[in-house]
Amino acid sequence: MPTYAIGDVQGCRAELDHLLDTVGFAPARDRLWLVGDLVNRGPDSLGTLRFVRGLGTRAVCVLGNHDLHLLAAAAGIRELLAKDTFGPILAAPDRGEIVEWLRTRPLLHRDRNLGYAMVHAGIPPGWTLDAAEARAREVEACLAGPDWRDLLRNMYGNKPDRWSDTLSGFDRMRFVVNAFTRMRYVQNDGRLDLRNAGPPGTQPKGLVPWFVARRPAPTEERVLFGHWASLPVAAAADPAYRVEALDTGCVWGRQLTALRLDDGRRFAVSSQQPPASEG
Ligand SMILES: [Mn+2]
Repeated sequence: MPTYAIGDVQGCRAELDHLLDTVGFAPARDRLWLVGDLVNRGPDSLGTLRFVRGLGTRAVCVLGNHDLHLLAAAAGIRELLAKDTFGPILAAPDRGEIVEWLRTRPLLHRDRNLGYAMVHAGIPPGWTLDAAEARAREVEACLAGPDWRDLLRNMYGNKPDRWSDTLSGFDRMRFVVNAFTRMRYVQNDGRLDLRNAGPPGTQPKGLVPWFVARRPAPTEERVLFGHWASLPVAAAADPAYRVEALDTGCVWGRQLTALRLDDGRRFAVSSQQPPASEG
């Protein structure tokens, strides 16, 4: 029963099909993990969501920033931007079911037997996986509950950028959401940087990738993440980091990647999207 973890699909449904064909994915037997950002920028966000939702419990998907943006648009809290491509979801007859499904997805998934955890962007320095899981569950409970629109209304913003156990309410949840779905770099003092998106080497002084700043316990699961299309896979490959970077920029004309968790083998297919500037 192989489990495949897939990088950011962002509406690249054809490439997802091709990748699953390439690895010989058998829905009756195998499992899929997806690092989030199923939607937006690419050509078929609706088809991607319908396919993954249709897999039921055979697929696990954590929420990414674009998935949360779709939820905010569906709730009438955010307007679609010109570059947003998930309009067809909002007009779909199954929009209601899709939104209910999406808002009940986790921010963090763990499987101790497989030895992997998964988040969209990363785990902030100083958080054990146990602490990260507890904080994810707080936000997931709110998003799945009756006040989910209030959470989305209060989700946007870059502050607070420093974690404290005493944070509460929407400030606390905003930090947790930003860390799990938007973070790439952190400051030397552990504060989140949510502005710089380039590859390591291009960032301002004092910023380090979150997985370099974090000191994972060697007994913890390895962390799968996406979100950082400009990050070379090799930049996160030091075994001491205990991470696997899976966003290989499919929607930007590069590749869609799968990692078979059972043996660590990587697979990739070429994008059918035109090369594009990222954003
Ligand atoms: Mn993302």
